[in-house]
Amino acid sequence: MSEFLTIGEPIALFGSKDVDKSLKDAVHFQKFLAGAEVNVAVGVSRLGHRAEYITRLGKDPFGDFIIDQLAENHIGTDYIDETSEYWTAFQLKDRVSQGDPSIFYFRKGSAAAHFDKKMLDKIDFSEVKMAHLSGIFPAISKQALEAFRYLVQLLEENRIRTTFDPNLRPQLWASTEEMVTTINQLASQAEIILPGINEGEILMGSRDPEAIADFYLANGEATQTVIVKLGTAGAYVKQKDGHTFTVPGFKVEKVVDTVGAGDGFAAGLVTALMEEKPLEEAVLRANAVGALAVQSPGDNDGYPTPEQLAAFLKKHS
Ligand code: KDG
Repeated sequence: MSEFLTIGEPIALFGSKDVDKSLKDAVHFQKFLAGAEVNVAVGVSRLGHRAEYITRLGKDPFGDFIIDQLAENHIGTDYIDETSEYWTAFQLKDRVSQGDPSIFYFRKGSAAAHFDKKMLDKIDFSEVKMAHLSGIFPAISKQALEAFRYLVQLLEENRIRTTFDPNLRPQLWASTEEMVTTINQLASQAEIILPGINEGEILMGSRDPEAIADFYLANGEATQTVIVKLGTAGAYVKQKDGHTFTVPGFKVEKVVDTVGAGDGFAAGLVTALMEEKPLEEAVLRANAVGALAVQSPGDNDGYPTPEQLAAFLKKHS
């Protein structure tokens, strides 16, 4: 039985090892487990909590690879089914010496996009403390959006605390307008919202962290806390009672790959909250996991164990 739940589309990621070569020209690739929500499950599990991941996989080599990776990371698979009808998604990512890499997906019509919401009726919520949701899964198909809404209803009925990361992926939506309206509606049902500052600008039209937080605090009754991710500057927090604070980010010597930092942030945050740490400490841990994440090539291979996290925090205190 798990303390933590998430739903998403897992992806076999081929990360280029050829720095500053386009995906067309790169020839050396390394295979990793990816997908925003599964990244969070990896981070949560690595920090010592029982995580369960909900999805649908194809019966194909990528699906088998993902099952192995979940087992290696001690992530529960009770709510995963497999189908021979559709494929598991995969993606290519280039390696850049500066900035964010580019990503090319092969995911349309995937097995996860055909997720059957009946699976959600099997969930045992009795020991679940928190669930993490992101704006990616509801973007991959109408069926996934419907399942997502049903899961939100079940989480509400079972009074499970939820975090929501907008994780904007414009290429998955029919239009920017549809993306903004749907994401803001889904965000209104979460207790804790984790927008990045660039996402805030797209979703509500401002780069001011306080304005972004005020927008989401007024957007939904359920929302108690907004944590705006500021990249290397850390995170700005505002709570419903008006309490605000900023937790500065950590200096990173060498950035290898920025993808997965936001998911690491969420994993750091939810594990600390499940351990009933104060919010300030939870956000500090979130920043630390995000900083560790950018120092390795895969999305989640840099996420720490409790010992690695303690060593990092000691070194940077
Ligand atoms: O947050 C990391 C994700 O971007 C990556 O793993 C792939 O889930 C993914 C997506 O849809 O972008």
